[in-house]
Amino acid sequence: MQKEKKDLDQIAAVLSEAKKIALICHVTPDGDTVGSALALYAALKKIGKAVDVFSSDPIGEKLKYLPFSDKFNINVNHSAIYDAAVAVDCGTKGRLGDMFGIFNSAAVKICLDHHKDNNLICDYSYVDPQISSTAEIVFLLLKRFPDKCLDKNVAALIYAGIISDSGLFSYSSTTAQTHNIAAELYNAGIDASDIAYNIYKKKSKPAFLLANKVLGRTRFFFDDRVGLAVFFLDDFAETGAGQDATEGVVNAIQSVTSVLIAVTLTEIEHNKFRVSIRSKEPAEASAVAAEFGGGGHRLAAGCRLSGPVEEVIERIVKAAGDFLPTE
Ligand SMILES: [Mn+2]
Repeated sequence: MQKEKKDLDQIAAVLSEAKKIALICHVTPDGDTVGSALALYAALKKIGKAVDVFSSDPIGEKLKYLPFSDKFNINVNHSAIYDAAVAVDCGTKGRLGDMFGIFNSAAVKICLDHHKDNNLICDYSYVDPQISSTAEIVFLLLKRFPDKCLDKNVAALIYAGIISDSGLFSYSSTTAQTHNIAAELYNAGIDASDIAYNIYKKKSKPAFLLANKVLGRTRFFFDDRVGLAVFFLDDFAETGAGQDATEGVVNAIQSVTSVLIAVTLTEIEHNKFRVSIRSKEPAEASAVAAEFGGGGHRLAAGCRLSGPVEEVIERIVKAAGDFLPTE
């Protein structure tokens, strides 16, 4: 614990020294990486830093609700060299996507993360796989900065990150500390229910239609202990929903009482699938994902698979079956 405190002290010191800072989100950015990076952006701007925020992929419609969401730079071809670069919520080189070069060319490389498969090589890193979200780490880091850094916007961004990754404080990674931090964010003046609606609950009509369509085709295996549904390219075309509209559907499958492992396949190109996996204890989503070179958290993980859909389903269902608990 003591060492971890020291790590955050060192990271705060490095960022305080740096003049030009790059913040890098992971590919297909979610609420945690975006909330965390933009919170850091806003806080570091307050103390006079030149800060750029990068992401390989554009941010989804929903996250455009967040303050400073227009600050994202998805252009790889820029030549600035940074005093410090922070990989935010990214555990591996691959998660930095096209932005790895910007990260790697910085004078000091820093990582703030909570993925247990983190293996990113950095000068300073704070990685806590037990913590709810990277946003929670960002809060702990910003406590080392002047009070003015934690204004209402920064608090809102941290709150957005925490609720995204904790499932509105419902996942097992949620702790007393998570709630204590939330209380401090309330005190900073956030409108928590507005953030929860806009970041977590609301769905566009196309996203709603897409979810219903896909959930209606959910298939169950192994005595209903594994549930799986597929988003086909045609589903996106027919409903008009974007790829980010898949969010939450795997959790809906997981909410079925008997289901221990829930899986969604999202066809990103013909016969190429992004796989999202959620599990309930003692089943380990990350173990299933690791079978196919993926990773993530113990109960929420992902990987990629290619091939004809029925073959892909067979492979992932078999792997899920292998990791079901044996009574
Ligand atoms: Mn995260």
